[in-house]
Amino acid sequence: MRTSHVTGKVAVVAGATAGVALFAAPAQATTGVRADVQWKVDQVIAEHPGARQTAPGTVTFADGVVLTIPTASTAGVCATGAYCFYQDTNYRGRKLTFRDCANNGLWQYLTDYGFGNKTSSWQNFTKHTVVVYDQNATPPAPLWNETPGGESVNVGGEDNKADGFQTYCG
Ligand SMILES: [Ca+2]
Repeated sequence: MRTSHVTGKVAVVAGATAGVALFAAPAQATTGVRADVQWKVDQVIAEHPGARQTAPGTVTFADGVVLTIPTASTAGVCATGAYCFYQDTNYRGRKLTFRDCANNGLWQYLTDYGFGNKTSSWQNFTKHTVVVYDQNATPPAPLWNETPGGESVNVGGEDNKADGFQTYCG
């Protein structure tokens, strides 16, 4: 599967970087981390036609959805007027930022952004309601509802299952 393949490659390179760091001077450590983030940015762009880098560690997809890849394991913050999915608990790791909705529920897919089965925490700083699904189930299984202004530091038993969602304008 494409998503697993991407994750595998990232893991391999992260391991290789860590190995190199053991023999590198301390002054080069920051450069190594930044280079690793840039490598991940380049990978995402290579695999998503129309995606472009819009800031350090930031990819904007053709449809305006924004992926943020942090240099360190610090907590992210979702912008007001946006709703975000995080790779790790406590709003850490990669962050995917959305804004769109539809009155009858707009379907969007995390798998389109290399983010299937990854979400561990979320923030919804919009007036919209987001219903998140596990598309691997038949029929798709609802996992959680993101109420307007809501957030979760840890989706618990639904960890790494989300891959699609429907956003109802509020
Ligand atoms: Ca995760």
